[in-house]
Amino acid sequence: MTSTQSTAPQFDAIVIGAGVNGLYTLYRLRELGLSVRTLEAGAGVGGTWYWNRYPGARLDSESYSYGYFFSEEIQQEWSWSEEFAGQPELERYFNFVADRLQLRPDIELNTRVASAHYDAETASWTLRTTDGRTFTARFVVFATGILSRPLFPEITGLDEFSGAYHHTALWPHEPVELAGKRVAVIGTGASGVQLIPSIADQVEHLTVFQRTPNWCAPSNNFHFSAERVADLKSRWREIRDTCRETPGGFIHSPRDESALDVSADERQALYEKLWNATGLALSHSNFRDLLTNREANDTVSSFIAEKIRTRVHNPDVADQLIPKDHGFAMKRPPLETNYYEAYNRDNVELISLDKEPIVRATEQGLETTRRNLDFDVIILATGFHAGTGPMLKVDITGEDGAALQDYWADGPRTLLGVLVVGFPNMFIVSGPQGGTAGNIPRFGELQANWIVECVRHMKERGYQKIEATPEAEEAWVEHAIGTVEKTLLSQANSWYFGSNVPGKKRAFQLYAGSQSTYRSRLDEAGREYQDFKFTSE
Ligand code: N01
Repeated sequence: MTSTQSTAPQFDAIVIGAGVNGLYTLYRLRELGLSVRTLEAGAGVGGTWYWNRYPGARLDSESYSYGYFFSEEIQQEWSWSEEFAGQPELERYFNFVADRLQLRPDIELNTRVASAHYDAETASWTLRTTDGRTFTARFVVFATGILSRPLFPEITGLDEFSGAYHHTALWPHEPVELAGKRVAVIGTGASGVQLIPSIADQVEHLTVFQRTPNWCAPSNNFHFSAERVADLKSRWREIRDTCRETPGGFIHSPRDESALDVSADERQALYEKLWNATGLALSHSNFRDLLTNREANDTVSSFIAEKIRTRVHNPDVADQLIPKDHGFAMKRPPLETNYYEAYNRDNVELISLDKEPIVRATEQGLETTRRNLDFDVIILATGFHAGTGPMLKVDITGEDGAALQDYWADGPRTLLGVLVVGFPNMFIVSGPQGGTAGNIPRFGELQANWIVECVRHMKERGYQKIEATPEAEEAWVEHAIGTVEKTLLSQANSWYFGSNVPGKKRAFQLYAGSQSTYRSRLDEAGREYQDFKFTSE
């Protein structure tokens, strides 16, 4: 690759993405005295919570465990209104934080990065945007997340459909009129499960196309009283410390005992309790072997199957909603509010795609192998090209012009989820192999802190370039894969492995080790920096 500049780069660092982790990274790098620019594709901040504005979009971790923990002021000035905040409240939160920390002057909105090329001569990065602008920086930090590249189903003729179609992750800003309309929803993952009950009572008719049923857990969301808000504010340090100690960074942690060590009555009592608790309790406060022993997992899966049969009146529909190919939490379980009850409505129909596949879209709607169905609106709740997807949408080349696309062809390869061999000075926060199976802000915070300390280390010593060593990267890849191999997650087809993307090679996209293991690995790597090569000018 030829040198693209002869002068010093414009910025010390460019952060790509103004979502939960991008905003924090910008704040911390700026604190270090660096000149930083954040480039954000959206017209506003908030990342996931800017884009996913579909009806019903909300958190699945408790609001007060998701917000920023680094600032007492933010903790005290912001008041959550619900156990699981909805998208509008989260978008307001990130706008509040951007203002409170005066981040906006350093954020360039409506700026989508198309390419990022490392220039070996200057040890810096040149970024080009889709509208033809160029930015240069010593460091680039990809804070593009793991669930930001929407996946569209391959349905012939969709563009000929005369109604409107929307992907949940690209939901329009202007209101989408659904009242009195005939609506199709394709996909029953977390997005579909939130959307379906939110619109079922507004639309004239709702047809849900399901490829694979999911095990869902009740969110048991509730609005906060003034007393609860005050109590949460007074206990925020205690909540922060709890989230620091749990394996996934949530407020929930697993029990010490096996599901098979207790009587059937004791198990049933615990499952009832967790079923009535909030959020991820059913998956994350369950027996320790929920995700390591299929027999243990079967006990909770059978419990949920019974709940579905109780809640869904039509036994045939209930049966279609009960997963047969995987056990509970072997995929990320959607949290639901009245999801199963939606199928008791006369205006809601469930179509299982294995029995009745979609053949094509028509001008009026969708043609299945059995019939033509007319719709006004088609909603694609079909998920994401997750993990490596967002970064691979950008044309990234490193040392010697090697493409990340090629380097990651068989799956992600990183060191600690923060650096990649052959791509010097390119950091990642909240990307593949970096703790993203847990509570995303909690792991993102660890990564951003690590990156900032690493840059400080370089600054103090006059280093211009950091590279991960191949041996250390290989060891991390093995470790990251090892964290999932011994779990039941590896027996399911999910976006965790890229199984939802046609042609994507099956490879674990995340890191399934505990937060404490991850933190100690980061700490260890940052102590002597023995796994990295630094170069001065
Ligand atoms: O995506 P998904 P999602 N034809 O991939 C189906 C987070 N999240 O957006 O299961 C027909 O889970 C696909 O079928 P199958 C959370 O981490 C969090 O719902 O692949 N159907 C599936 O039913 C979550 O896990 C919240 O067989 C097709 C659905 O579409 C992650 O994002 C809310 C299809 C996609 O489900 C992804 O969730 C929402 C096709 N061609 C999301 N392609 C919170 O609560 C795909 N499907 C915070």
